[in-house]
Amino acid sequence: MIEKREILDEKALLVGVIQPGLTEIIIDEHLDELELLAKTAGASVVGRITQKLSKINPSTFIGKGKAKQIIMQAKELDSKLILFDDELSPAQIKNYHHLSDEIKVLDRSGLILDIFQKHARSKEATTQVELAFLEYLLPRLTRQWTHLERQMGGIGTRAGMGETQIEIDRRLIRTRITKLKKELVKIEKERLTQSLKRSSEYRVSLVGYTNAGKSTLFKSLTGADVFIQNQLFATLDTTVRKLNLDTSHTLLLSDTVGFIRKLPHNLVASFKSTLKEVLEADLILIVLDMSSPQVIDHMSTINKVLEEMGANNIQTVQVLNKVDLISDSNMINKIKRTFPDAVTISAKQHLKLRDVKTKIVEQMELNYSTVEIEFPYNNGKHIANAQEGVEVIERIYEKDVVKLKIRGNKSRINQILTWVD
Ligand SMILES: Nc1nc2c(ncn2[C@@H]2O[C@H](COP(=O)(O)OP(=O)(O)OP(=O)(O)O)[C@@H](O)[C@H]2O)c(=O)[nH]1
Ligand SMILES: [Mg+2]
Repeated sequence: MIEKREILDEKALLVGVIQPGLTEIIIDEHLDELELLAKTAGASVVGRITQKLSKINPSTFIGKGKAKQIIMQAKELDSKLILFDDELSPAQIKNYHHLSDEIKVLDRSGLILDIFQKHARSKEATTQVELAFLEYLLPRLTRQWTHLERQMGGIGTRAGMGETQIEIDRRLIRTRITKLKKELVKIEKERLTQSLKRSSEYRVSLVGYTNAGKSTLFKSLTGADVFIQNQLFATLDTTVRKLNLDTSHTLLLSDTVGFIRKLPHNLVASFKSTLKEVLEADLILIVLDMSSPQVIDHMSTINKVLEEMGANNIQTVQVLNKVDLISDSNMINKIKRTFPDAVTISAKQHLKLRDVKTKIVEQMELNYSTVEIEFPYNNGKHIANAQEGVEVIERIYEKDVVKLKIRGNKSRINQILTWVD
């Protein structure tokens, strides 16, 4: 892994831009979230700066005079880190380095990537994060980033004479990106075998904004001891557990990485294998933190990311979580009216979990069918397979054939029907 230049106990100054159509209040809420991201990364926020802008300055995003002023202010506050809520182009970041090479300028994507790097534990997550980070870094390389050769352990070929250090570094990064992509293809293949094994089971995925309580709900429903933390992006891997709702409704439940506004595109792309479970789900439970003033915004971010992943055709059920944090019943009713089909729960206090289960069963039923089939005794393989991943309601042994009445999800039943003459 190359040098990360990560955020460590740093003082940060936040910058938000009020573009046409946005208000000071909205930007303030976005900066609240940016502050939470900064804290999760290990920085402490020493100030916030906002600017109303009708036009983006291509070289420094905000006006050049304002840019210089912000750098001065950062220096006065003894801050070496400026965090923009908006995405800066590679050229804009470089221009800030030209204005002051003592001060590090990161945008929201860079900050999110920093957190992902810190939280990644499994081989899969570290590989995916490194790929996303290098793709982000490649166009943003400045002289501050040179001499990667040492950190990258001599990967790639040595540069010929006359090449600049940045060119060498770019080449090293490209070689590493190719290698990481190959590793991810291998990881994905392993996942494919696992998911084929599970193709007959009904699968439910928990999806939602980061910190909404997905892992808490996962734990409350399955009893699995997953990592729960009041911080952003606590979960970066996918965990799957079997859940028996009652004797005839068994499913696989998965908990996975959360979403956020302006999640970097290359992060979504490189987390493809982790998010596979969501793509293959029969049902997505969208977990929302109803105590957040941005709950509607969260919902639209989730829809956007699901669309970007190609998962927008999957059936969903909305779950309004953290109801215990709202004491005003008028407020609760107001939010419920905004999400009329949602179930309202507290995953932490185990309130109304039954309603979630009932909703899942309803959805499963829509997806189930019951058929009667028969196989001759000499077709032992299919007799056995046809009873897997389904509920056997009746089994009658006749003279020449075995008659089965089975019930299961439609895709499994259709698969079994292809074995019948
Ligand atoms: N009061 C209250 N807190 C909750 C509830 N559900 C979760 N929390 C808290 O919210 C925080 C985040 O919970 P997690 O389950 O880690 O959230 P997550 O959606 O898995 O978050 P990421 O993995 O970071 O995306 C933790 O501090 C939980 O204790 C709830 O119903 N009520
Ligand atoms: Mg989690």
